[in-house]
Amino acid sequence: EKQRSIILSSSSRFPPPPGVRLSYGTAGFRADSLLLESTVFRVGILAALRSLNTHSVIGLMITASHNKVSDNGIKISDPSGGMLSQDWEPFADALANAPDSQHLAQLIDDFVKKENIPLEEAESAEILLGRDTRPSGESLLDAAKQGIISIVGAVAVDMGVLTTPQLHWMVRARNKAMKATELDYFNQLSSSFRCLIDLIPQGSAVNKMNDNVVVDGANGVGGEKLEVLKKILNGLDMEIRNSGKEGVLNEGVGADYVQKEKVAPRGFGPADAGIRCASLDGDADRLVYFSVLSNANNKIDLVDGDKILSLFALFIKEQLSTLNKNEGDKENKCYRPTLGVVQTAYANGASTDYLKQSGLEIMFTPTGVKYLHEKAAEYDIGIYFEANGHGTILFSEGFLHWLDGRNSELALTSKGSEQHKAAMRLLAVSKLINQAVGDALSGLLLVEAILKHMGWSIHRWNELYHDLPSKQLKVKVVDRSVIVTEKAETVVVRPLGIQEAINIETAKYPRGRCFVRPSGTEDVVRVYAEATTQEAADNLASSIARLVD
Ligand code: 16G
Ligand code: ZN
Repeated sequence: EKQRSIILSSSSRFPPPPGVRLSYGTAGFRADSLLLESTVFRVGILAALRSLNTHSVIGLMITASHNKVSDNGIKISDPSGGMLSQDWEPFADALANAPDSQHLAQLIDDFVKKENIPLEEAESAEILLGRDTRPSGESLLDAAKQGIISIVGAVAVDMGVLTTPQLHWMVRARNKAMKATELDYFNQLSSSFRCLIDLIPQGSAVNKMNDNVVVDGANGVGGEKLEVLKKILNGLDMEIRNSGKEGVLNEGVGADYVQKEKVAPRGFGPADAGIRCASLDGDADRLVYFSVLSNANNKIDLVDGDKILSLFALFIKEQLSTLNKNEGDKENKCYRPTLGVVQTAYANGASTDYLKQSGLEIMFTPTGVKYLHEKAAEYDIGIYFEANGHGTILFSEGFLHWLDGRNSELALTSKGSEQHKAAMRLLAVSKLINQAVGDALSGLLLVEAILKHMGWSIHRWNELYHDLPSKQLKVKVVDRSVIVTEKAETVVVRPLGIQEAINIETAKYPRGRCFVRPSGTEDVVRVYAEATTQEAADNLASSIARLVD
């Protein structure tokens, strides 16, 4: 019919590059930007179908995050603002790899029938498009639009250059019928931040600490947006470097570089020793802190995602216990929300020990936001972070509803009491932190607010616990899929025998811990090792790398 012939003709303008196979991994499709036009076009089609299927607004983000500037990628935001539902990933793979227009049209036809997608309602399909600052973004955006409108009636809305979390936030807000423009996003962040600052207890050591934060914007969209946010923000002294005007995106800058290399990014040096510094990644969904050491070649103290998680968890726990103080006898007022933290095997063992000692419940999932997010959503308050700096805090609807009510009640009965303040702080956190995905901008503001609340310097924060020395290696293999893991990637179940060998080797090291897993984004197997000294961690990692090679 008509729809089929439109897909046939439009897709023939976007032929797939021969011999390239892509898969919708943890980060969507990602490749050299020159290879991506047909894929992005096809993901446009998929997004329109997803929108029809869910009767909701869907997001399409064009970014390759921390990867090099010549790469690009495309990722879908589901109606909730989260990642694309995993049961659609095989369809995404099939679409991207269909050899020609005929196969493509057939695939779509079959899928529409199988999923009962109401093509006749296509005017209700709406897709929000965002892209980062990569030069290839504009032409890929056009390919995405062409894909979307080849489902006749579907509407593509270009939201311009955005951070990944901004687009996810907008999609979530739209589907909740809330205000969803970029200005709404900035206003929500700045007002909830201001609220937390206004609630800082008198006498906090605020004035004694160095109040200035210096942020590395990775020469990407995050730095740009932070400049905008800074203008409407009240109560934060912030300097932004690498905001994209001079340097190259992600080149010697950004959260991934800082976390992996453990050195200061470009534009930072010994003169910054002792100052609180932060680094965003190329699409601003990761955040790490660091402080430059005074003596040696750009070495830093890294304050990674695990420590951000620890700071958030401490603060939330403190507010919850204040809120529930003296309420033991009035059961109906004392809602005990479930609080859980979610980590991956990459979390430093010292962080896990610390969180356990602090009485927190900890769960582990495989690497990848979709797994962490899903697990965190099982709690009233679920906090998740990857060591690389991606994470957020999720609040259940039920808890927020209760908290809202409790807050109004306290405003009447004991306005200004410690309990009332705790309730207001928790509400402010739920508005400041991005409930859709990890967001470096909102994460940064929450870290800054909590440090001011505690009266802590970055040094005091970093002293919460001491990271165990660790080492990461990657091993190029012919086929990384032969390695199969279980138990949140901590145990290799195939090939047989490998795990036993890893156990024997690891047992030789005090506090040794080691795991291997196939990467979800690169054609390699990754090795992680941890031990009490750097030398031991290095040795353990290399001997395990030899086992998988
Ligand atoms: C992707 C994931 C990130 C994960 C990384 C691991 C999302 C949005 N991003 O960037 O969470 O840490 O992959 O990469 O899920 P790897 O599998 O190559 O080690
Ligand atoms: Zn990113």
